[in-house]
Amino acid sequence: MALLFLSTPERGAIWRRVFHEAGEEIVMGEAAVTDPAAITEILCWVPPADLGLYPNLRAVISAGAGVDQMPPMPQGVTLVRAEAEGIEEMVRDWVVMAALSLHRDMPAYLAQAARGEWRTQEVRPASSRTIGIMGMGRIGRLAAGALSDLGFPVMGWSRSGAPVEGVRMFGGRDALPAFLSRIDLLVCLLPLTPETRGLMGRLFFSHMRHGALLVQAGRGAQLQLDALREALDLGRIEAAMLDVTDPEPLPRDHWLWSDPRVIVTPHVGANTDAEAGARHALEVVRALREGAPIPGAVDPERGY
Ligand code: NDP
Ligand code: OXD
Repeated sequence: MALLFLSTPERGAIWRRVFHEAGEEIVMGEAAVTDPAAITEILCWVPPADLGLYPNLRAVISAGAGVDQMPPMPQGVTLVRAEAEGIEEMVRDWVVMAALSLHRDMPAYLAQAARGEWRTQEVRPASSRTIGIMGMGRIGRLAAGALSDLGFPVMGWSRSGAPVEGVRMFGGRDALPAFLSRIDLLVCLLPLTPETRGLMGRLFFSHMRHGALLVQAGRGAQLQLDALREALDLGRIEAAMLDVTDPEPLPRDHWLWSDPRVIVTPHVGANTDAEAGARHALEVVRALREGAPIPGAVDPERGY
């Protein structure tokens, strides 16, 4: 029984050490596989095209928290998202940075700085700007807590609308217009699924308050860029900060790079720490062996 490691050599050196110290088998790269029947787990961002080569495969572990890049799993193979310690806190920090940057007019100041222009924008208290978070899972809840602590009123939208302390929750597609019409700054922390692909489009933006702000840390394909551009031009969206785009990497000459109303970062909300990722994978290996619940197992029906 061994885990097949398919990622960078730098991360591989750390994973090999963690697995050896734990007395677990790890195979570094497909070229090193001598017995495909011995492979029981695979760590990768995208798996090999033919998973059927590994007859005893039980789990595919994503190198990241998102799993939308993964193909459907064969019968009997569990898809597992990275639950490495620290990922959620890193994304929370990026979201707080982005929300504060928009709340305190950074796009306008960056544009002014490029022109050497000294001009103040109106300073609003946090309490006057309601933040709405789409996706109130592991990361959304952390972000909600941090933004509430900064004084922002926070509302949340999720599939179930399950209660979250201190947050007014909205659940399901029917409640989306009511949620969007009540917020001044939208944070997207949704997984990419067939239901969330293309979610933020023209109709979606039409439900939002004029001059709203947008923070996108979920997945690029949730946001229709033509609709965003139109919403920016209409003033419906005043400014946006995006960590994820479609495509990634964003081409050099893409309009998002040069639009002064938009700040783009290159998918850096989180970077899975190699040691923490390896420790999570060890927990997965042991849970599989013991028949215990698998930490980070993705629900195949929901897709997250
Ligand atoms: P979770 O699985 O813990 O939570 C997902 C949340 O989204 C849940 O609240 C869920 O609702 C909600 N949701 C899912 N589908 C829908 C839908 N169709 N309509 C409404 N709500 C929906 O995920 P995490 O918080 O851990 O991560 C969220 C996403 O963040 C990841 O999937 C990934 O895309 C992105 N991410 C981005 C990173 C970056 O670097 N920018 C890094 C890590 C993650 P319910 O509570 O009802 O189940
Ligand atoms: C992601 C990650 O899923 O970076 O975006 O973990």
